[in-house]
Amino acid sequence: ELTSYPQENVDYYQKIKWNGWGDTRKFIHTLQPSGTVAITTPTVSGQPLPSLKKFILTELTINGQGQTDLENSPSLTVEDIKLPLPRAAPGDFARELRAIFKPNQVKEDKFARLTHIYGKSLRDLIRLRIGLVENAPDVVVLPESHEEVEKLVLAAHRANVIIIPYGGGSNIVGACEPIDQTRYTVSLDMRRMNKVLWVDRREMTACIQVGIMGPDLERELHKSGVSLGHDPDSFEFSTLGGWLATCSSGHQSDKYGDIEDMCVSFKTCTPMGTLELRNGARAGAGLNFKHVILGSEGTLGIITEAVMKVHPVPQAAEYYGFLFPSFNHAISALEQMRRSEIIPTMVRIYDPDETRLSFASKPSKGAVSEFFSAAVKKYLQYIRSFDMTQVTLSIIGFEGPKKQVDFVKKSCFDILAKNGAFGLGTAPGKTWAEKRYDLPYIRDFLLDHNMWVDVAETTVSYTSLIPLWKEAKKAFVQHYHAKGIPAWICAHISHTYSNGVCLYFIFASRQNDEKEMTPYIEGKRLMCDIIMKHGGAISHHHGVGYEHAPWMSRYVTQGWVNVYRKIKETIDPKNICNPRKLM
Ligand code: FAD
Ligand code: PL3
Repeated sequence: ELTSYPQENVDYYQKIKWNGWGDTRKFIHTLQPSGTVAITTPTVSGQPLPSLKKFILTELTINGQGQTDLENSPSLTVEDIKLPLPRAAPGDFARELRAIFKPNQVKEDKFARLTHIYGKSLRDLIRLRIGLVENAPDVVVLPESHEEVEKLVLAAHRANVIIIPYGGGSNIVGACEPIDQTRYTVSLDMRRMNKVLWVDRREMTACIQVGIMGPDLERELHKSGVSLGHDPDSFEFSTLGGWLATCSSGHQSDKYGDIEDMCVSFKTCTPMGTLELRNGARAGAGLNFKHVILGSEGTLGIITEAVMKVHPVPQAAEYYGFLFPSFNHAISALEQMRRSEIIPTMVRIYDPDETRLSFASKPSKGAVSEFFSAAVKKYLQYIRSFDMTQVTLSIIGFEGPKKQVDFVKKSCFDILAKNGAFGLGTAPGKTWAEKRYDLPYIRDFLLDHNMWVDVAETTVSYTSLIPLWKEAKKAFVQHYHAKGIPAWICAHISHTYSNGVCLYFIFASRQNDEKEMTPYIEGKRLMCDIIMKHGGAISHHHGVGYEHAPWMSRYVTQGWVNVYRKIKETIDPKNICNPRKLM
């Protein structure tokens, strides 16, 4: 069941949490008077998560010493927040806006401005919760067609007005934030451009307005029996345009590719006019200009429509859970699958710390299920001689025509068995599929209780994977413990390639003073430096914004930074498109 909003004429920014993650109606974790944490959804009221609080209190310690209970640290309300006064629109710009757009497409009220300042990074949420707002867009504009965007960009270029495209605002790298304090700034909220314009079932392509959100996109495509198959953790609250502009990656990228593999062509409105690409399977005709715009994070123009490859809605989709004796065993199985060209649709491998988090954040399944879990634990410990501190959970998925799924599955299971995997059947896979968007809501819960959690992810070679994993985990904890601050870190592998994987870290600590972000910033810097040291990408899929910009000259080298700057000067000579991002 895909989430969607039945209400018409209500814009998305009015329906998602202004100072947290996701839908205001969903997944609010609350601490109950009894001491358990409960999760509330539109259909489930207060389902208990019996182990989460205990897990946090046990794990977030220094040598076992920590707090005995959670503290409260509530957020400010919208009314408490003061926004900077709007700047006056220069020259003829206000008149031009009125000529291009209907009144309900132009918003200047406090809530519209407030909800278009930041994305969803930890830094963004903390700043909103404490009212730290130094800049804001002056106006939010909601276009409905390519032609409107085209006219707006040209008018902005003439008037030297900044335009920041805003998709779902789900980026966690500061990609949508207005930084330039001096110029009039438009936040261009793309979410009313949400139509699938056509589906070509012969070529298996679809032309789509890029402001469409994940669930709406898949629902529309399913009507024609096809799917895009791009399913990031932020699927419910991010847009096709944001995915293209940040080089996003979804859960099933091992089979369907990352967003750049799915993309055929698109239209981009730039200050030098609209740039288009031809549709086609491929071309060996010079540079592939698709890659100039993909990942450009709105700094070169606004993507309005894209032609994407689609595939039939899979006949079979099967997800299984496995327990391995260690992270190394699971990685070895993954490498053997890759070398044998056995490629499941998804291979997620949780390290032992994240395996424990995964079990601790599940609702209780009742006494019978608990009894079987305990029996499995005993079997693994005493019959299979697993060291239970090293147990590694993996979720492996197979999608496609049934015969193909059966073939890949069988070959994969043989390799898993040879590497000591214990099969848990489809139940963990089903739970994963149902709950796959829930974990980020725990971040809001931690912020409400004086803690913080953030993430860092990279693409790393098979050779550097274990050295990076070990060093990052050790260095992160040591850094905080040396200052007397508790810290916790875990990791998982979420996307796999023939020459490397995406390694994704989650790390948490206590926030003793909500206004003081230095300890967090030090941790983030430490993680990025270690990733660079091991030859990893500064990001596999979260993008750059301004958070990762300081590492870009080390990552791509200064030569390419200079090339990018020349392209930017040519396409956008007044630097009106999302300035001071990327590099
Ligand atoms: P926004 O955040 O609105 O914008 C991102 C950047 O793209 C900005 O620079 C913006 O100016 C630009 N942009 C937006 N639309 C356009 C356009 N039409 N034309 C030009 N530029 C544009 N990412 C993944 O890839 N995989 C994941 O699994 C994943 N999981 C996440 C989970 C959570 C809880 C969160 C908070 C984030 C996650 N992300 C993930 C990061 C984020 O969702 C992606 O970067 C996503 O692609 C951003 O899409 P968006 O529509 O929200 O874009
Ligand atoms: C982008 O991909 C995701 C951005 C937010 C992710 C937050 C993940 C929250 C995980 C919950 C961690 C629990 C920490 C427990 C501490 C002992």
